[in-house]
Amino acid sequence: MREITDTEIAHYHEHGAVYLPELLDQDWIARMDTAFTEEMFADPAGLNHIDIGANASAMNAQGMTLLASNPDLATGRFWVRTFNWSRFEAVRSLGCDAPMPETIAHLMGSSRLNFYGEQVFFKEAGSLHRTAFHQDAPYFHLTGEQCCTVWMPLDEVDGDNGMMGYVRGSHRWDMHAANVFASQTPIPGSVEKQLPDIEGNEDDYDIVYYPARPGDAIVHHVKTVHGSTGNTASRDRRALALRYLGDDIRYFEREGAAYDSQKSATLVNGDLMDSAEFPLIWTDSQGYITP
Ligand SMILES: O=C(O)CCC(=O)C(=O)O
Repeated sequence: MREITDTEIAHYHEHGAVYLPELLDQDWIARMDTAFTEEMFADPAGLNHIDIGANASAMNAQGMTLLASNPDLATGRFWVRTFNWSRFEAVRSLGCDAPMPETIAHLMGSSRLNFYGEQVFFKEAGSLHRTAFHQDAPYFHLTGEQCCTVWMPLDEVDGDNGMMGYVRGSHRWDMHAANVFASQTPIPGSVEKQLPDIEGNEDDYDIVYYPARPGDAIVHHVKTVHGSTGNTASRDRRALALRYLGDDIRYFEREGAAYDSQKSATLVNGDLMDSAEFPLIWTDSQGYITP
């Protein structure tokens, strides 16, 4: 894995997202490619698995407007899976062993780092659904600014098969409601206001889309508004998102937040995140700590 530059770090803090071309070397690319096979996708045991495409169709049948213009024609699945790292050694190793954690701590300006787990986003060829623009913060049970996602494509990505887009500077926006991903409709129980209709008015926002290849990464801040295009191509799009927490993050059980997978069995509001679920994996005084 290569080092990141001061210019890239400054870009992250100014814009809330930074594209890091060729971050991973061929060895890491091969290990991730092997981890995320059809066999893994076929076996949901122990994983928090959400079938966004099927959920969207069910909600559409009840009258909810979707972002895909013709979801009935979808020929592929759109899944998200959380906490693969406890079962897949390659995922744990990329997320928790040197050099990724120290690199990300350096990027965020943090003296310690907790691993906040990861998710795999599988947009199969023809899955059509956009990922609605959203911030991650309203899905997470925490407060603070030093939380980021390292999003990495495992297949080549462009505008036709799930390219990620980021609203520059939106990490300084207020927090908005979490949505159901295939629609801008807020998740039931949300207390924050809905994001504006960004998909319908893209020219009004400073959005940057990044075509990307295996080995590249895009790091975004927990409040940066981001989303991805649908997959209208004949190529699958697999992506792995690693999440990390720095010095200023504290546990906070958020009313209306959807992801129980981001809740801890032991932490109470105001705690540092150190726990079995979100292990401390690196500090500048101790170095790496094996979870
Ligand atoms: O891969 C996608 O379409 C969405 C990813 C995402 O929202 C995230 O990693 O936070």
